[in-house]
Amino acid sequence: MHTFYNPDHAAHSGKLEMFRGRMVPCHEVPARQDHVLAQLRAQNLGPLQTPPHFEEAQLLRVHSPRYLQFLQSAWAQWVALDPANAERDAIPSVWPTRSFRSDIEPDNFAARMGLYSFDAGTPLTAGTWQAARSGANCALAAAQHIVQGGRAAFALSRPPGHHAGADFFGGYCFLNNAALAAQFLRDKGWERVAIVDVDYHHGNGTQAIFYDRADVFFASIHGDPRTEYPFYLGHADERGQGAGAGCNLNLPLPRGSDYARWSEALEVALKAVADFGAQAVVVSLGVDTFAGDPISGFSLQSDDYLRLGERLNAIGLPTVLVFEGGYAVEAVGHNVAHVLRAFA
Ligand code: OKP
Ligand code: ZN
Repeated sequence: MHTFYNPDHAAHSGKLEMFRGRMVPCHEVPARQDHVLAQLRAQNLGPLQTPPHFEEAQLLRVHSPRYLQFLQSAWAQWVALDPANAERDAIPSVWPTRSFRSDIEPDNFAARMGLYSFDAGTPLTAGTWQAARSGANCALAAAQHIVQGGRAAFALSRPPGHHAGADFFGGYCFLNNAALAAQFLRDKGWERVAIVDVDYHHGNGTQAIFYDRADVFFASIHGDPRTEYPFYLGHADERGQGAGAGCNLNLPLPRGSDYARWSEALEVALKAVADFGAQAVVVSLGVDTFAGDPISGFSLQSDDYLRLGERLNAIGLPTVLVFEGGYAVEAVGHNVAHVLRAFA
């Protein structure tokens, strides 16, 4: 498996996230990617490369101009408010919920943070833009690799992406790497692309980006949003709208689900992908479905990731795998390596 890893990922290293009324250390840490890279090297799982630079135009295929403008200038604006801010991350604290306007971009920095986000668990740091931008390059490079005839490629992107929408960040995500890869494939001529999101959390950003489109199918297996983050999207009755009706498939499962139950949902998702007639697949590969994950509720075992890799390979389509969640930091390396090893 050809892997594109993010050389700049450690530039994004949030300090604290809001949890039950206090600030706790971030779960989404640089060591996550370091452990994956170490395992890919140790197990000789194929060529490892840093990605080339892709034009901003490629990001604009998925994200709004004003959101990208905000993201890349946010840190400088944060520090301009108070030089002492250089020592602390920027975290939103006010949001426009129902009945508020989102068409007017406020001048106030905190207000703009809230306009472009949905939680207080996603600190924006000095290196967030640099890291997210290079992470997006990884996803685009992996997509380009299969456009050029490769069977599969892995984007070891960090920070993750699937919670980020066209114009918002949250859930540790800033740029939607999987959506960027899928859109790249569309732009290069693949008519029908499927995204299979196997992260523990529903990929609300990816779903929203493609919800009214018939050319990109989105299937997701995740913790039931009635109890699990991101809570406000990911129910089974969300099937797509307009031209995209029928092109969205959510398979929520209860906390505690094991591989026996989880893999039944996987079969349903893959059947739908086949029925859709996908010509390429993008996998949002989170391994926070692992039993040992500190913030998630499924109980997959390390060997189950071998089954997952085999099953994804058996689809037989050109495949881009994009790293998403997984917070049992050391196990993340082994579990991702299992998927890639079994795929290859
Ligand atoms: C990102 B990805 C409540 C905890 C919320 C957010 C989880 C984001 C997961 N304070 N944590 O899907 O792995
Ligand atoms: Zn997750």
